[in-house]
Amino acid sequence: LDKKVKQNNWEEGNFINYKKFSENIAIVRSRLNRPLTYGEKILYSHLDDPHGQDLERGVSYLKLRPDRVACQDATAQMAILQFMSAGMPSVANPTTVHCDHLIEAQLGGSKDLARANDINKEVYDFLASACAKFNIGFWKPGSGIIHQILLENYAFPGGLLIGTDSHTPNGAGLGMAAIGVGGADAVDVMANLPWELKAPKYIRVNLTGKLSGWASPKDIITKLAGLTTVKGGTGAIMEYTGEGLDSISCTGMGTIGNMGAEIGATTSVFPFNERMYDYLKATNRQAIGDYARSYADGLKADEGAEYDASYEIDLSTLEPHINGPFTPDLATPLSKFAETAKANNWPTEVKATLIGSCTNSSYEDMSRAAHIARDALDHGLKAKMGFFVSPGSEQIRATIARDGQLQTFEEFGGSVLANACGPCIGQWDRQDVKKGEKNSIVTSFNRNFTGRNDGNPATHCFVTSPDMVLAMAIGGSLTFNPATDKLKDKDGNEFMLTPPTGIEGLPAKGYDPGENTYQAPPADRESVEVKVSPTSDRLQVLSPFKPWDGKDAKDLPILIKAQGKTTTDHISMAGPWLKYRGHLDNISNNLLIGATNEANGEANKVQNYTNGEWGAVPAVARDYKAKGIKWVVVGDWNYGEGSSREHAALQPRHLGGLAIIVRSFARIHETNLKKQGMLPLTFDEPADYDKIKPEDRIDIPCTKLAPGVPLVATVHPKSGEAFEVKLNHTFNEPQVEWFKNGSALNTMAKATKA
Ligand code: MIC
Ligand code: SF4
Repeated sequence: LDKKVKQNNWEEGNFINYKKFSENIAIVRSRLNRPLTYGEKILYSHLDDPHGQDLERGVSYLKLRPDRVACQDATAQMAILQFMSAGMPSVANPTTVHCDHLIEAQLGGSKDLARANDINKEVYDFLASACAKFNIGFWKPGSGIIHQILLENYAFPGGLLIGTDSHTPNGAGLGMAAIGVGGADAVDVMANLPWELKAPKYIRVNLTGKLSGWASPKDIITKLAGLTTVKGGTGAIMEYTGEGLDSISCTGMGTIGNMGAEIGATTSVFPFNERMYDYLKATNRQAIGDYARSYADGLKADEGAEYDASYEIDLSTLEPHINGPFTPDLATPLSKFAETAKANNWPTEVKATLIGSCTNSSYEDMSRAAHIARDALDHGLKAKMGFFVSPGSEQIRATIARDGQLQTFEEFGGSVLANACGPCIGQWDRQDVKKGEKNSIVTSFNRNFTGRNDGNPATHCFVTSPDMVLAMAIGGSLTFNPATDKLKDKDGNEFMLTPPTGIEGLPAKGYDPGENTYQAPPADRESVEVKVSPTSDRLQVLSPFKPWDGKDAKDLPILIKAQGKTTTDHISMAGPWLKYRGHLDNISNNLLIGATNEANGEANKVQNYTNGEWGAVPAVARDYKAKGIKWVVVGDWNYGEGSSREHAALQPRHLGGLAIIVRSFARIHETNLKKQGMLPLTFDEPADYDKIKPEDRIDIPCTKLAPGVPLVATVHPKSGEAFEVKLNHTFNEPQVEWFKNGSALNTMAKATKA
């Protein structure tokens, strides 16, 4: 194992170290004296202190040393602005930045890219120069979506990666533990601090049988989402096992890991197998494949490893699933979908179909989709509605352009968009349907929260495999089932689509790298200047938050009591607001504008208790701030579900919030809140959520904040007796300091000065 195998083909001096991996595992094994899951092996091999670290699942906080950090452009801006305030000359660990989120889908590939380069010039220049300055690899706009680039270039078996995007677990495709985090977590690793993660639990997903017919890897995760719900994976690593794994390609495993974010999982892991080897070889990394083969026993779970829960999925009987609308866990199998759609009054006509995104844009996905499109074309049929393709990377675009799939899509009536997130995150300038008009769209993406793609809350978005998207594009209706229904060809003859089985998952002629879109850090970094204009409306240098005033908080108003699902899209909307991701004050003008106020059932309309007037959430928050009044938010289950964007935590902090009190949190959001000096608190008794009314006031005994001790808050109703509610939290000793100092960053700055 004592070999020097480079982590990737872009960097010198960063190696994979299975020797250290196995040594650390040996230390931990001698302490725990039990078999380990694969997820445990990856995490424990990356412990800062394998001898001394406490290792209780669901309890201990692990201090870890990830191999790499990755950021996408919409989150990198804040991460880098925070890193800059740490005052270091370069990042301490290998880091890359990827430009993918800020490209709007309007006219198609190259035109949209040119427009994005123009509109976002200031931000791209900032990122490019900061990357050059701090020794970060920079992937320019047009290179592709972060998670595809990571799988194609940087992921490796047994590695630990953190990325400032919730779908970072896509790296699972190559047996990596790839974990989504907020920017402040990334900054820790960039600044050489250990990265902290609550020791996860492990949920096993055992796959038997073999995929066949219309079923594809996506259906494993869409089905699982139905079983677990959107919060079922919270605090856990999903660990896949079983003979079924060999019928899933590396990129298919990537898809499953990717969408594991939708069930709240910390990440997903797959043991190293030959499908990963094949992909490594196809992407010019055979040396990594050989090294992993030589250590294959280490890159899987030990016999008899114990799991906290488990699921079984028989791939042989697995049907395609279609999930939605409005939540990714509303899973319906294909055979029941037509009747379910009718029973629920979902608009059955499909108005737009989209494939690609970080979830489903591999060469295999594109080839299967093109096979179905070709089948239709051979019968004289085309897409019945708008059909959009977002290739995952420049390499995939160039390869499908060379091999013909791209031409097939165009012949089929498709528009090929830029290699970017585009419509997946609201960067879709949709013209065919008016705002408010009820309509259905079918995508191969991962999320379908209200308004996510086109900003229209009446759009019913269904997520499924690219194969099913193609079938619906041809059938034109949610009621079409390609497994049982006949279509009519151009001459009126009946035929059935053939399922895309037996399609080559890797390009026979190898990948075509396409245009070079990578900027390596220069040798002379001294002379590089990183500029932020003081008058910019897109970038703003961060000023440190004020430390805690040392007092208990009395009589705080509830800015909003949010009702129902409150995702990060509700807290800090994307789409048109993405352009302010580097400017805290400007983006704060979208604070919670998507959340539903329990008081009136409306979004973005709350009552200002100081004057009784109703106003927009950000405006009322700013008014409280100006008057020196701190406030809280009350929310429901899985608050902060979805994105890793720390803006959802920075903004309430910036506008004077003190605590977010909910039934439960999504993992990344809870950490983001703590890092920014907020108090994320959960009801000990979930029913207490119902007892609190929007107009009540709350006392929070901040002086009592201590690890393991719930805070007892006093609620003062508008009329009636005050009552107490017990609020839990997960602060450990060092995290309490973040609160006291005003943020984790302030704590870091204090430590550096000392
Ligand atoms: C998403 O899919 O919601 C995003 C946009 O990629 C986010 C990141 C962001 O908000 O910048 C995510 O998944 O973390
Ligand atoms: Fe981009 Fe969508 Fe993937 Fe998020 S889920 S990284 S927006 S493609």
